[in-house]
This record gives sequence, C-alpha cells and structure tokens, in this order.
Amino acid sequence: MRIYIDGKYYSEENAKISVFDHGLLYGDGIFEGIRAYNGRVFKLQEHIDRLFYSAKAILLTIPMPHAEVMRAVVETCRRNKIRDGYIRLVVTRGVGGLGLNPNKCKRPSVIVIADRIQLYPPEFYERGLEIITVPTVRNLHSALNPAIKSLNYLNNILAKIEANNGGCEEAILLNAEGFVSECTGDNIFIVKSGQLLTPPLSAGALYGITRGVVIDLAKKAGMSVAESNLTRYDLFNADECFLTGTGAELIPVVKIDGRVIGTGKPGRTTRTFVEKYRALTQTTGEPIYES
Ligand code: PXG
Repeated sequence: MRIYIDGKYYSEENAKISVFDHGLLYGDGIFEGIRAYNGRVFKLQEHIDRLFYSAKAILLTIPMPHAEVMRAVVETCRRNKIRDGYIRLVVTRGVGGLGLNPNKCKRPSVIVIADRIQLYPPEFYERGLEIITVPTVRNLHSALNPAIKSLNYLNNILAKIEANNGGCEEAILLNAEGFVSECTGDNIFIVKSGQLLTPPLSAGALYGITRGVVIDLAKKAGMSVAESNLTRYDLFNADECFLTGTGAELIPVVKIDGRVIGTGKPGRTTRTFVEKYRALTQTTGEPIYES
C-alpha cells in the first residue's frame, strides 16, 4: 500500500507521523471518509468542500488548494490500483510543542490512505438493524459543533461503546434538549405518512454527504422532505427508519429501544432509496483512471 503524506508516497511501514503532531496530542485536526466505486471517487468535490469548511471552523489553513487535495486523493487511489475502496483523508494541525498552543505548529500535515473497503455484513441490509438510544449526549454545537468532522471523535466513540454494551451496532445520540441528533457515524431518517424526515444540523447532526444525496433523490421523486426536530416518540411511530453514511450507504432500522418500527422489516421507500443510491454510486464520480 502507498500512503500519501505531504506530497510524498510511503510504504505502510514508513508512513509515520511525529508523536508531537497535535492531531495525536490533542485530536487537533479534521478528516473525511470517502468511497470509490467502479473506478470513480464518489462525491469527491463535496467531501473536499466539507474538509475545507471543517478547516475554516477550527482556523486551520490546509497548505494546498481544493484542486490539489482532490488530485492527491485520486492519485493515491491510482497508485493503489483502487476501483472500489475506502479513502481516509486526514489533515492534522502538524508538529508542535507539548503545550496546546496551535500557533507553535508550523505546518499542517495532509494524509491520504486508500484501502479496500470492509463492507458491512449483508444481513444488516436484508434484515435491518436494531439500535438503541444511549446515555451519552451529542456535543453541544455551542461547544464543539458536530458539523466539524474533527479528529476528536470521543463523543461518538463513547456512544458506540454504549451501543455495543447494549448488544447493538449503532447508537442514537440525543442532543442536550432531548431531540434526536444522529448516530455515531451515520445520519438518521424516518418515513412518516409519505414524508421523509431527518434532524436539522442545529440538532447536532453532521452535514452528511449521503444525507444530502438522499434528500436530493427524494425531492427528485416528488417526495416531501423536512429537516425537523424529532423526538424518540417520532422514531418509535415512524413507518420506516434508515441510516445514511459513506461507509454504511443506507441501512434499514427495524427496532429502536425495543419498539418495532413499521412492519419490522426494511420498508419499501427505504429499499427504493437503497437501489437509487447504489445506481448513483456505480455511474457517477471523479474518474481515477483515464477512460
Ligand atoms: N454522522 C457522523 C458523526 C459521521 O461521522 C456521518 C454522519 C455520515 O456522513 P457522510 O458524509 O459519510 O454521509 C458520518 C460519516 C467509519 C466511517 O469509518 C464513518 C463515516 C464515514 C465514513 C466511514 O466508520 N462517518
């Protein structure tokens, strides 16, 4: 495997960063998780835009322009002969001292890892997931805005541990007001009386790229879509529920906190979105290889 770090490509053994990098010392940095399908990088522009938005929010200057970051992602895929894969793009604050002052970090580091994708088991999609609400509350947007895809994922990790301890793969996080925000690595949607509903960003959700694609697909299909605050009660009484994320794509949810959702099987609307999303991933994106 060849890994991109600051303009150079290294073998797995030699791809190393300093123990003084503030990405390690303080979780001071940002990242993106991107997928490649069928020789193309899916929604690359959107991921790079979000990376730059995250950077702006934490006053981090990415030391290269958008186009160059895009080229680094595509070139890393090419050098690793990726057609279908998973790309992790990381920007750290860089090497500094043992104090938290980021001004001591002279140059942020840009890292691109492109690997084969570890797909979720097919039964997740066929049967649907059972998920639970966990005690860990979503970060306050006035403290650390969950819209920032930062290297500090402890809020999500704690929720994931609590889900796992409860025998579930995924957790629903509520925000401090008790409204549904999202899951640990996925956005959440419900279908109710023909309408598609998902929490707004102000509820503590990440501006998910898969979320955006699903909203567009729904609007194109003439479906009513609303970004509105949802309570657990709304989830329990939904006709259908599903999660969206780059890694997961769309996963149906069939049980929440012991309540069966809809018929207890993946719903028809959810299955339609799964098919449309998969078709899009196979036919669109930034080409990795010259055609
Ligand atoms: N919420 C959170 C907190 C996330 O981290 C999403 C929603 C979905 O966003 P996208 O843009 O992917 O639709 C994410 C994204 C992983 C992995 O390795 C996690 C994500 C993306 C890719 C891989 O678990 N999370």
